[in-house]
Formats: sequence, C-alpha cells, structure tokens
Amino acid sequence: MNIQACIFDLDGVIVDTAKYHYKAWRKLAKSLGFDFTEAQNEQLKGVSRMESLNIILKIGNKILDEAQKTALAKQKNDWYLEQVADMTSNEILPGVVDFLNELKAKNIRIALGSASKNAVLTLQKVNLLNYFEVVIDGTKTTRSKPDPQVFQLGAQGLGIPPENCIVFEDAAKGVTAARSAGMYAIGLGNLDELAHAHAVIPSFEHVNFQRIVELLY
Ligand code: B16
Ligand code: MG
Repeated sequence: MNIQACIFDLDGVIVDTAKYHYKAWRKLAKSLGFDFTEAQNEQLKGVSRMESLNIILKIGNKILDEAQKTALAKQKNDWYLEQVADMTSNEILPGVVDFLNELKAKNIRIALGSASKNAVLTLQKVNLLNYFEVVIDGTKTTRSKPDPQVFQLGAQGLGIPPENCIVFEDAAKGVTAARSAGMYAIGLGNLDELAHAHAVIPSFEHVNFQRIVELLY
C-alpha cells in the first residue's frame, strides 16, 4: 500500500455544516406544511441541493414545477448561508487541523471532494482553503455521489492514481462513491451506516496518518 493523497468530503468531515443544512431544509419543509426529521435527513447527506429538494418534496407528497423548485432551492440556500455567514474556525471538527498539518509535513497531497456549491466559501470562513491543493465541489461535477466522479476528478487534479488515495466521508453514498472510484474509504461517524467503508473512525481526534493506514490492512 502506497498512500500518496487524501481526499476529504467537507460537510460532516471537515466542518459540522450538516446541522445547518438540516435546519434550513426543516424550515423549508415546515413552510410547505410538513415536518422533516433528523432520521429522514440521513438520506440527504452528500446529495446535491436539487436532489435533496426532490427527496424532501417526495416525503411531503408535493409535486411542483421547475420554477417553483428553483425558488425553493434558492430559499433553502439563503437560509443556509445566513448560518454559514457566522461560521468561524471554531467549527472545524476535532482533530482535523492536526491531521491536515501532519499530512502536509509528510508530503501527502490533499484535495476536497464535496457535493456542496458552497465549499470554497465554507473553507474560507473557517480558514482552511490554503490546505487544499485541489478543490472539487458541486460547481465542478455533473454527477452526484454515489457516482465516483467527484473523487475521480480530485485524484486526476492531483495526478495521483486512485489506488493511492484515501477518501474520508461521513455519508453512505460518499463511501460508495469512493469505493467505486477504486479508492480506500474511511468512514467518519456511525459504523451501522458506513459498514461498507474499509474502516470507520468516530472523528479525527486521537488518530494520526499511521493509524489510518494500519486500519486499511
Ligand atoms: P449545497 P458534502 C453536501 O456536502 C452535503 O452533505 C449535502 O447535505 C448538501 O445537500 C450538498 O453538499 C449540497 O450542498 O447546497 O451547499 O450546494 O457532504 O458532499 O461535502
Ligand atoms: Mg459529508
């Protein structure tokens, strides 16, 4: 095994913006007259904005035309961005900065692979953009996770073969995407949802690069 690059998902891996997405989607669902639970929200992790809206409208049994959907997606994003506006580096998840610094010191290449169209803004808000040599986000992809495109583009941008990359993901669909790309996948969070990853860790706290590589054997 020769790991040369790490590709990170953003929401739920680097920063805890998943809770902001959920709050904004729930507000939207309520404005349409139905509730949207945290369990239902699991289906949205790693999924693009429009696909997320379609899932929510299905849950609420709402059929809308494209113009209405575009307006709702914008409304959700406006609510989401109100919360992102107040973000600081305090919202970086535990252990992430130490891990990124360790990768830099070891010359392991770093890319982002996120479905979010707000990824660059978010990385700027928390002061991490400079760590990422390549940023592939929802503005650069045409296919959503579980399609491997986002991670393939990340590895191509770095010029590293997929078998030499580790992907870090909090979403089941993201783990599937990484594996379809022929990469190693480390799940962040719950083993039940991420059992198809090569290994699952609760967070970046108390792990270093060597430990991650050991988990892959
Ligand atoms: P936006 P990730 C994903 O980011 C989120 O997990 C998902 O909940 C969200 O709908 C998607 O980004 C699109 O985000 O509305 O900001 O474009 O986990 O792939 O980093
Ligand atoms: Mg995520």
